[in-house]
Amino acid sequence: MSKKIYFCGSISGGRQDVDLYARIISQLKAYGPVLTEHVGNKDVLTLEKSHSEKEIHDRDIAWLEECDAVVAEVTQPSHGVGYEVGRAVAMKKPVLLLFRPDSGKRVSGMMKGAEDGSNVMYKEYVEPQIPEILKEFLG
Ligand code: 6IA
Repeated sequence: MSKKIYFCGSISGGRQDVDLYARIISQLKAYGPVLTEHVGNKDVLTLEKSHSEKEIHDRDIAWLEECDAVVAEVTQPSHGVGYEVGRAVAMKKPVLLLFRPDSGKRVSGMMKGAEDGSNVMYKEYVEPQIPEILKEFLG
């Protein structure tokens, strides 16, 4: 069954993982439309520049309401991603949190600690594991 997927990744928090986001998004598309494909686009700031912050926020929250599942790459800390994850958890959406320990970063306790054995799944991973993790979460 096709699922509408909301992908979260850092924008203002830092774009160093944008190529990885694009690779994750391309795998997610096998499961259904990705509402936030622009998060994996290097030119997102140019693409979105005609929208105000309020328009972006309200559109993204509407997509979050509409989606069937949320996948967040949380390695690069981002206020927007943390906010989206919090809203998605409150909406009781299925949420997958992805963190790369080999980044040398420390994950927020609020991401790791959000795992609840039902709606929220937290995974520490290296990139070759993505297909099996997505299959477990979305398949
Ligand atoms: O705080 P961050 O910018 O790192 O938050 C990134 C997350 O918030 C992503 O998962 C997006 O879904 C959402 N987001 C943040 N900014 C934008 C944006 N334009 N366009 C679309 N989604 C966004 C940023 C332009 C802004 C500087 C006016």
